[in-house]
Amino acid sequence: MNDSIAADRQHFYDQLGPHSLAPLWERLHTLVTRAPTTPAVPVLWDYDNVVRPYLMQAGRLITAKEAERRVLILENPGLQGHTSVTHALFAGLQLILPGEVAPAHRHAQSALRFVIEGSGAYTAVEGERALMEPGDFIITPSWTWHDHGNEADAPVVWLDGLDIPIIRLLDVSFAEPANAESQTEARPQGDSLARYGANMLPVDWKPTVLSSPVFAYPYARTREALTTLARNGDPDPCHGHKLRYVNPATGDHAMPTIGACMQVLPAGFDTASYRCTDGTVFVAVEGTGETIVGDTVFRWKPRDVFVVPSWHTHRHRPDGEAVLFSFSDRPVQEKLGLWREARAGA
Ligand code: 1HN
Repeated sequence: MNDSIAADRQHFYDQLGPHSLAPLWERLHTLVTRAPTTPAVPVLWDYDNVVRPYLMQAGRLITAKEAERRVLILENPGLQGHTSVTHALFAGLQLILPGEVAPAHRHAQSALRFVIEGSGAYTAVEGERALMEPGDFIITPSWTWHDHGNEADAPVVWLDGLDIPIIRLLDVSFAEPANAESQTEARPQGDSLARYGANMLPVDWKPTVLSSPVFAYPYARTREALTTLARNGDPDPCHGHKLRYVNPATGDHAMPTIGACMQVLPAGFDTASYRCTDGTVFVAVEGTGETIVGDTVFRWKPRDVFVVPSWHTHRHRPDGEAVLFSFSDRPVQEKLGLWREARAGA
């Protein structure tokens, strides 16, 4: 193409802009790619040495009440200013100090909590409290009332995972504060787990919403299941021993927009290379090791958080036995018929 054609075209494009018009042919190749491209990049947050000291500093500078939620956003460096950890999801670390309350509210956004540090805080969902222990997985589905409090004597920190970017994409955000700071207790602690989480369901009950009626999944139960799995069979070459958190009423993911898993990687295991279309946030729960994402090597230890963006080939190499928690937008991709994976050699 000669310079004069290029100049003519540019002149034409400049005229289109003010009329809210643009030439698709200049953009098509960045939109319809042969494989996923994402602005998100692989990234790791070192909890003990970097995030925790800043979180504790935040604890001295602002109260949970003032902040409403005292959360440090884990913002993907490829998505600066977007409040996103992957293109579709938000992640943050929330600190609640002894005696503090994070006031009750509800919103269209669905959230998961994964407890990182400290015991004895609670999350109340629709009037039922769940005590939070490290490794517990707790959900606050869309439009459910939720508040948090710390009645113990040490700081409690958890990872918040929300579908903020999905709700933003669709312009469907609604939110409201409750008229009291804390919800009054509607059901005793442990009620939902007994009612819906004992491999049984109330005899005439039918699900009316997409999210799980169980909202707290204690780590002790998850770990016990994984320990038994690891003892009884061979690991999957890509995943080790990996279980998915489910809605016991449907077998689907616990929430419609965010899926979560826990996996055990046996000592000395070197997983086969794997990639999938759901950009994933991992938390190291037990053990140390490394994850190779493309040509980036992340060394992790308990409480570190790292991201494997969409369609990035990765493998895990634990030092000894290790446990990883992870969450992603996989349920959305599955519902839309878009989710794909590729295993090494397949
Ligand atoms: C939220 O409501 C919580 O309820 C945590 O603890 C993190 C991040 C963005 C928007 C709402 C919570 C949040 C959030």
